[in-house]
Amino acid sequence: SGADPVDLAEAEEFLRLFHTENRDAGSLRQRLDRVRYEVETVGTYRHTPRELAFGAKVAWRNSARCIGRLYWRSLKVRDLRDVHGAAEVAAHCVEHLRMATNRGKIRPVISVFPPEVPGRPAPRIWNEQLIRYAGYDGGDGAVLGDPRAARFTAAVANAGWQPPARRSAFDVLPLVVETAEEGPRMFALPADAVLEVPLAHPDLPWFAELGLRWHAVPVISHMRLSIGGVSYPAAPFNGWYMGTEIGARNLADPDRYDLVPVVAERLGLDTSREDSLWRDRALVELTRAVHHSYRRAGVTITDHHTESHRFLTHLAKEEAAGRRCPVDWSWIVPPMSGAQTPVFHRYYDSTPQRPDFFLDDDAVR
Ligand code: HEM
Ligand code: NRG
Repeated sequence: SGADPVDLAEAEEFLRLFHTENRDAGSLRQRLDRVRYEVETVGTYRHTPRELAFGAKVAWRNSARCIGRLYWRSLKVRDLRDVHGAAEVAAHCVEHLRMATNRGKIRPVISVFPPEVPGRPAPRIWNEQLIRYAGYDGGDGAVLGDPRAARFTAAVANAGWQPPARRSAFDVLPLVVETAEEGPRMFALPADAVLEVPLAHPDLPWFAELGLRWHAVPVISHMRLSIGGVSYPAAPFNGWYMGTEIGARNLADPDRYDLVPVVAERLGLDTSREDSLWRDRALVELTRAVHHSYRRAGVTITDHHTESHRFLTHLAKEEAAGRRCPVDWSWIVPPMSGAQTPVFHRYYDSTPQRPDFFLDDDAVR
């Protein structure tokens, strides 16, 4: 199969944007003529390396759910459009992890693999992030590890993945790369490409005994990058974590690691009544432990107060540049202490802009 022909109007809109923001990019008219010709003859067109880099950065700039957009210009774009084999895609994902991790001083990176074009399906990555922890379903409703990964874990186990002899709550899943020629193939990530942070608390000695950890870098790998009508289904990208993502969501959500009751118990809080606010207090200590541990390990991380201020700076800059900036309030407001951050107290323009990242729903997760 492959893709439908490129929508010329979308291609034109993107090329106009590129030339508006890049005055040194040469003749718009010539480029438009060329792209029209390519689309009319083969149903798609090839972005220049500069168009690709600009398109990826602007897709980040337009990500309505992302609070980290102030630094959108600093994204490092890897042009991997000619990498087709599953093993090569997997090897470049590992290389992405090493570049992005940078021994803890995390760099925002995107790796752009081949686009979907008529007659040639693109490689796809099944994982929702390059690094995720397995969730082993005991069948009785209890899951060891990350329940969010239970379906994916079952799928790779079914395809022959061997979990470690001693399963833990933090076993890194293999990569699954699918190509039309080879079908889905699995690749274990080398341990030295996966930086992790053991979690301890600045003033609760027992916290370390919980044996918790998290990976240093979030690399989202299941979103489609869409630039000027061209779709890049495999384009994993990363920045760094905001502490609440780990402490107030991944480790805390009832359908994730569900550790709030465990921490509250160890804190000796009164969990028999909601108005002791034991949930809120446990959440704060979990998130403090995340910040303390990443900082101690020399791994880049940000907090929701700092990032909320930066985000409003970003909005002001976008406004000054005369651009619309789509914002989804429900994702931008952090999952704890929302009204203590300035992003809570206002309304936003939520009209989507392109280029952007999209979620496909046909992957196993
Ligand atoms: C979502 C922070 C870099 C694109 C988010 C979220 C946070 C965040 C807190 C919400 C996540 C959630 O609630 O699950 C940051 C920080 C970055 C960063 C601190 C540091 C540099 C990036 C980069 C890109 C990006 C480099 C793309 C090139 C997105 C997208 C979403 C998102 C598309 C929505 C994900 C979804 O729909 O599931 N970001 N981000 N972010 N971010 Fe960023
Ligand atoms: N909440 C998810 C990650 C979503 C994106 N967050 C970022 N993106 N910080 C989690 O794993 O907790 N980023 O590109 O840095």
